[in-house]
Amino acid sequence: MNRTARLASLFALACLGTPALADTIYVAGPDGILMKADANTGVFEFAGVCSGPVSAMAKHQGDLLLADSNGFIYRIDLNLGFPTDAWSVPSNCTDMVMYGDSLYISGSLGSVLRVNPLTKQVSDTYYAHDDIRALSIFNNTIYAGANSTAIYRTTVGFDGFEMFTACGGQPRSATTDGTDLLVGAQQGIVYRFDATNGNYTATISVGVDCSAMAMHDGDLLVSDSSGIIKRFNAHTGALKATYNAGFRVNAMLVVAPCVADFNGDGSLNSLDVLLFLNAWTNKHESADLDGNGVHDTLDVLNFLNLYNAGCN
Ligand SMILES: [Ca+2]
Ligand SMILES: [Ca+2]
Repeated sequence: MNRTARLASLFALACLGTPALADTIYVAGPDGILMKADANTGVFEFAGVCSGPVSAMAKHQGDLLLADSNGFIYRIDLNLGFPTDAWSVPSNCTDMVMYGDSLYISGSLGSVLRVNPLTKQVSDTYYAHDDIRALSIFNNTIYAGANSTAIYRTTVGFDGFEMFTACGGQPRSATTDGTDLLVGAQQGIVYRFDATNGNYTATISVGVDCSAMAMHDGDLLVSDSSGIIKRFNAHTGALKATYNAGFRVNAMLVVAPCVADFNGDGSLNSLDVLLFLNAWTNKHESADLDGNGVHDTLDVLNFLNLYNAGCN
């Protein structure tokens, strides 16, 4: 291809390649189907398939990791929509969280595994000796909610789970707003705990069995195993929207778009920089990264910073 043709094709790609800037909700369940929705509209569509019944979900380097209750982890390429790798871990998988570079997997036999998702090696095992159903990790602390209603915690890197607090219901999912621990109970209530002392700071009656939870834009998304997903104001507990995934949901994850992957093909390379600069030169709204209506050098600097930071 000569230079003119190459430039022409880049321009054509730039016109076609409007980046998907909305956050995406992914859900999966016992039939192994992966569905996705624009997080602002909640209209679900098919996103992929995995061969096992999905019980938990996490994201690693542009791929989704889906876990099943038999202890298999599937790596799903989001562009292809099917697994590119699968391996087993020595536990069933009731919940799964990425924290730093490690994947943490809880099991009903009482352990939390720390796994390197690249080498697939288990580097640590944390024993709570209870049927763990829900996991959340923040501020270097692992919180594990058990079916017994006990919630345990330990420091990352230290096998020393201790009783943290008692939940009013049986934990099925957990998340955090960065400050508090939120635990969803099968009985239809989300409990908000002070992450320091374990005291309740709020309870939200959600009317669904909390099969999975996620935060989005300060809102709490709570799913029911029937497929209903409700969006609440995480502080007031006000219901803001209801979505329907159309099938049983066991796992849910909100994924932010990678702005630096400008053509959205899942890989970062010089084409993304060229396409961004082209869109910026042509004052396309996709290149006004701070959305202030002006295409200036700040937008370029922002893009290059995002590009250098990479996509996780
Ligand atoms: Ca790209
Ligand atoms: Ca701008």
